[in-house]
Amino acid sequence: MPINWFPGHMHATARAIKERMAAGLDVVVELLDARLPGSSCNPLLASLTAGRPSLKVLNKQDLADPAQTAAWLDCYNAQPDTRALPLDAGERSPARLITRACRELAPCRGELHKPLRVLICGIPNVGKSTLINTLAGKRAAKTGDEPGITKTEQKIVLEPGFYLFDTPGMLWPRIAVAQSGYHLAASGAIGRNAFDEAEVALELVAVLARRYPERLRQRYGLAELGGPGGEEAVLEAIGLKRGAKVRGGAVQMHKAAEALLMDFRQGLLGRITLETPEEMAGWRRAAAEDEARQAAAREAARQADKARRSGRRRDDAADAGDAGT
Ligand SMILES: Nc1nc2c(ncn2[C@@H]2O[C@H](COP(=O)(O)OP(=O)(O)OP(=O)(O)O)[C@@H](O)[C@H]2O)c(=O)[nH]1
Ligand SMILES: [Mg+2]
Repeated sequence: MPINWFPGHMHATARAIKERMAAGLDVVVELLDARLPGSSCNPLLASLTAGRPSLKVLNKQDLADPAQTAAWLDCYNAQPDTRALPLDAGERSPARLITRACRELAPCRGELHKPLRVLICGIPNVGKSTLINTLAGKRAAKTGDEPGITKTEQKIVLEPGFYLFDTPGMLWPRIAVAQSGYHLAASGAIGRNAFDEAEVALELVAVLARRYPERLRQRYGLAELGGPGGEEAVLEAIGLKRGAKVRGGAVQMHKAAEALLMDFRQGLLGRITLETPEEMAGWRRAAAEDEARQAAAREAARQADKARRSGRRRDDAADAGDAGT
């Protein structure tokens, strides 16, 4: 499922981040969703903020599988110039770890005449504004349970000499890894009208049946999860349990999908992480190979077209020569 959700305010955010980089920025805090720590890492943000110390915060860890959170923290902490921390943005004391880490990443800043300037960024709905409010100890930024709540950049003076910049959630123009598109949509990072809920729910069933089958069985009282390709039957059974039937008994698949996605987003299926570092590396490799193949095919078609056109020009010139003799 190709997802391309890059509305106007995301273009404006990319421009604002470029300007902020030019004006001076000391630390980039990228909030990742701990349920999808690879898919929620934005390659566009990485290129816009290249060269600045980066702190990756695995937020919503209260909803994620603790063993997987530990594996992803190891993976990010092994990257150069990168620190990673787990967080539940609403909790006061762990959030303080972030201010401490920022000070450590930019030890020469943090005074009135040399303020520490921290960019808080990440995909939509990941908890950026919630974290800022927790750090500020007041409702400094607007929050809400849907993507696209913050619309423009906002500066928050945490204390004299420590500035935070809240930014609107940003994705990237073309999400090449198909699984990432599904995981982002399942998490609630993508606008409702930009994807097909049933398709995303079927993919979520497949991931849950593979990684957390007991949770699916328990939550919906299912005896059988079926074999490969049996996701539709499982989603239908979920719909039956959740009253997604129309008169006559047929299950409305979009209602079943909505129910499953809502349960997942609210953590009612337990603590779940959709992807491992190894899986993500494999998907990225496959997407890059696919892209290279497509680029080679495009280039071959361009060359063939060029050869055809120059052949036609030669024929025309020969015809013109014959007519002249
Ligand atoms: N369970 C859980 N929910 C969280 C956490 N952090 C934020 N939320 C919820 O996630 C939703 C989005 O939070 P926001 O702070 O508005 O997210 P944002 O990243 O600023 O979103 P945009 O401005 O739309 O990009 C809200 O319903 C928050 O209550 C967390 O650590 N755990
Ligand atoms: Mg926000």
